[in-house]
Amino acid sequence: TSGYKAWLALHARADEAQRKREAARYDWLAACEQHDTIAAAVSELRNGIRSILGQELREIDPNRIEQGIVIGTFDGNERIRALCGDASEQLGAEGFAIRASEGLMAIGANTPSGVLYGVFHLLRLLALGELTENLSVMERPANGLRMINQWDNIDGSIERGYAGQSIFYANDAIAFQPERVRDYARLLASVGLNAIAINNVNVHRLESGFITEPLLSRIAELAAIFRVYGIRLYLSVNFASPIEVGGLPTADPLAQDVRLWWKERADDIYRAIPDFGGFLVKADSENRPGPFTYGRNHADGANMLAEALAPYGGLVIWRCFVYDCKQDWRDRTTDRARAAYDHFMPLDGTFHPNVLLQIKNGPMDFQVREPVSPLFGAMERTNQLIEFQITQEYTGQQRHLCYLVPQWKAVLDFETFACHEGAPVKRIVDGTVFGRPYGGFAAVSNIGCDENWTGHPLAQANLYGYGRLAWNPELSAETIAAEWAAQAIGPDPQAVDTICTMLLESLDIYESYTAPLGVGWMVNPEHHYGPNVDGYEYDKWGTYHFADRYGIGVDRTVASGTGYAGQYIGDNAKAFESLDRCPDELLLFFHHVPYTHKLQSGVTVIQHIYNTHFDGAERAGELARKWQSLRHLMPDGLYLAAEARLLEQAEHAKEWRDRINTYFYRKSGIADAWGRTIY
Ligand code: BDP
Repeated sequence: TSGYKAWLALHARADEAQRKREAARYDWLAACEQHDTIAAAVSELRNGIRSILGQELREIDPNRIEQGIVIGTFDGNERIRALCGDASEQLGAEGFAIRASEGLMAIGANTPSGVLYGVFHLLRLLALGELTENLSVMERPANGLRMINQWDNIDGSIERGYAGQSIFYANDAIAFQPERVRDYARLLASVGLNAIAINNVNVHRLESGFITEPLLSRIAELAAIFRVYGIRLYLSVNFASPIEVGGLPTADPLAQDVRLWWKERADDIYRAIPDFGGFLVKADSENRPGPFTYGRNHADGANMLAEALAPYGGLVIWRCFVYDCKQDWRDRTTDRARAAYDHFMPLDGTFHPNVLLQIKNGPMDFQVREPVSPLFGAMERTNQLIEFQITQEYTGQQRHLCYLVPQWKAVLDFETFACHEGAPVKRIVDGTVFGRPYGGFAAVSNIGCDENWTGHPLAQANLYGYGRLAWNPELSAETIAAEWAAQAIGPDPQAVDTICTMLLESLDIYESYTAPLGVGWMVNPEHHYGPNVDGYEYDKWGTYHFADRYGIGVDRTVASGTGYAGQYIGDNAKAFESLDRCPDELLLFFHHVPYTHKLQSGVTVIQHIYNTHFDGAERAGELARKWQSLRHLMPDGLYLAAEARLLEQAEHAKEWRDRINTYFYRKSGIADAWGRTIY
């Protein structure tokens, strides 16, 4: 009832007749392979069937089973090969086939991880009441890399974490409860995630030591837990490690002793963790060291690490979140939105084959609304990973409800015009458009040691949805919301319906009462919670709205602004450049306009600000009331945890409304057309 089990709650079947029918069907289980991941799959199945159907599975030899469930790999289980081996070629390394006929349900895959994904798929269908007698399913993930980034620090804090302390570290030590880490691995694997970078991209002194003993052995213990669930462990590394850990005088990527030092570290790491995933690197950004110090570029830096990892099949994931955070707005070239493209586009084609660039979905920093990063589609000869932020840094910090899946879907479906046949972002990052060997998704986790993992119980839907989308970006936001609600909260249709409505409205509501029309920010500096219209306006961080008594917005056109709009391809560049064609929701990201400018919707900018803020605050109040209508269907723990947050959101939304409306009323001197009170 606390929400700890999240979407693996596996609620007992309420309908007794149905339960009996199903229990009669699934009573035997056959799995013959000795493999930790297969054993984990078996244990998930047992646990799931027990929990949903109240039935203990009995084990039997695969060659003798006639009714029940048989699972395994095509190589390791003859019966599986006979029942669905023909699917093998289409499944790749991680896909699975499920075939049911004449009372026998077979789950087959090429690898144990595939089997585990198949088992979780089956349990999802069972939990949703969608497991039919003549099932035939084949799935394989759209993306090779489906990764989670923990921003956890060894002192136990989590950068931008809103659900308590780290489950991996405490008091400057690697400290974890194996059970808790295992349960996290189960949650991640159940939605198909297969990689985790276990420490913050801002690597401080102590975490720099993760790649050497004594800490490396402890990291290896974590890797072993994740390995069982098909998840590879990665480490964020400090570019200056050769100096800070190795005692060398330099970290110059072209220096021979530095290159050798990294190779030796790779040797050590792979001795301790044979399936180590690789390094995640934030360099030359927000005061982190990097190749610039030595007059080298990002390719020099990434390729040096890539060379060290290549003999072991390791990857270097190099972040493109690079900009000068000490540079005020000087001229058109210092627009922060331009920075990633300006830095990385000229390097296209120069990265080693085992380097991936990790690019935030937008050019700024996880705002509620941003255009898509123009690097997607532009770099044809470079592997790319898209980076999302599940943790709600700028979207209410898990105190406000903000279901992010619709935002991610819009990004993934964005047409880049990178080729004639159509090149939406999702086809770029999965590697298909340019035939890239590596690609996929990464996202900053939203979990901590809170009992329900995410603080706000409904924020679990974001982690769930991220995994589901990484596996299959074609799933709709509605389907994902409904799946999550039915599995996590329970299958009651009224609850599922109401929660889905709440989730699906929440992003629009949050956007309505915060920064308008794509302009972003307007939050308190540093912690980034709550309204502060000019919080960053006269600051060095490069995030401005340029509001004065005449108008607002950032001119990023080629004609008169920073030229950022010109980083897009073809019609995207034209549309963003044009005041008439620029989508309303991004208008102030691309254009500086008078308050009286008429949007395509027909209302003026100032009236739009008033309307959305009154409306958003109102609807935030309704969210809380919708939740309260479910009181009788909810266990206390879960209900109260969410209610408290929804009530806080409702109050806080009013504060946002009043601050923003008042600010713009005073700046513009234009009253609300409907005469509503603005303080
Ligand atoms: C920003 C966060 C900061 C992170 C940075 C990053 O405010 O804490 O270190 O992104 O992604 O959103 O590196």
